[in-house]
Amino acid sequence: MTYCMRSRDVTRWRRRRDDLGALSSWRRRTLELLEAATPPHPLDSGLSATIGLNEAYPGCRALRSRPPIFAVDDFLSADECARLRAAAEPMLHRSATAFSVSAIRTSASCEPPLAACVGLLRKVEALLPSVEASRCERPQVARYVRGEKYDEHLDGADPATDADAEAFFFGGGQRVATVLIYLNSVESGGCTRFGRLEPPLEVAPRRGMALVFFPGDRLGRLDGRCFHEATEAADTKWVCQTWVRQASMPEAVVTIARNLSS
Ligand SMILES: O=C(O)CCC(=O)C(=O)O
Repeated sequence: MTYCMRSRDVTRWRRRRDDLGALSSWRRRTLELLEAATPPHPLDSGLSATIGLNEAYPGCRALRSRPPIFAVDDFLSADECARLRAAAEPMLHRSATAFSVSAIRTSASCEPPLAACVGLLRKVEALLPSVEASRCERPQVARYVRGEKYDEHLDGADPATDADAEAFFFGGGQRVATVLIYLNSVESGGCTRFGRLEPPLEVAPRRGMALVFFPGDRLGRLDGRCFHEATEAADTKWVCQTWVRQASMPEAVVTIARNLSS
């Protein structure tokens, strides 16, 4: 399995999948038109449908061009990191992969209250200008203590191999961007490692830094170069993940839009 999803999302999907059949083909057509109208990303002309990133965003630097992988230094302040950790800590439970707990992902995680994520979502919108917050999944926070890790995976779902891909796509489609923010710095261990790149890319957690990459393109095609893992933690490590989908998620539009305007 390459992704994680909450069981209440699956229930919701089963209830509404028939209603949304027509909508999905319409959405696919819209994405195809968008793709045809959009010039290639200057950093990666081979993958023309990657969503755009504002490279003028303060602290933004390219780590790789093929595939495009960016770091944004001080994306969150020390205070913002501390607040997210504090909001998440009482809610942590064993992280899941797809629909169950799995040995490949041994951290603890949760979805902190949306009120704690509003500033973060605004920054994601500024960094990825084509993305409205309604396309963002609810941010998650994960904590790894010594020895915990997340084995190699892609953040999206592959309909050819993942039995639950259709459920995963419900409402928003493929994951097209990952914004992974380190909520603390560590002395050693706990890197994010893209082991299929030549040479492999290993990113060490630095407080406030965001790592941005594109597991799928806007048409939902997965980018196998973006397989990555969280190597075993030595020191306790905290991250916050925000995943961007191809399209707005009907339920999220309401909750997130309300929170952003308050
Ligand atoms: O913690 C990390 O370094 C990576 C996390 C990750 O890959 C994920 O949550 O999908």
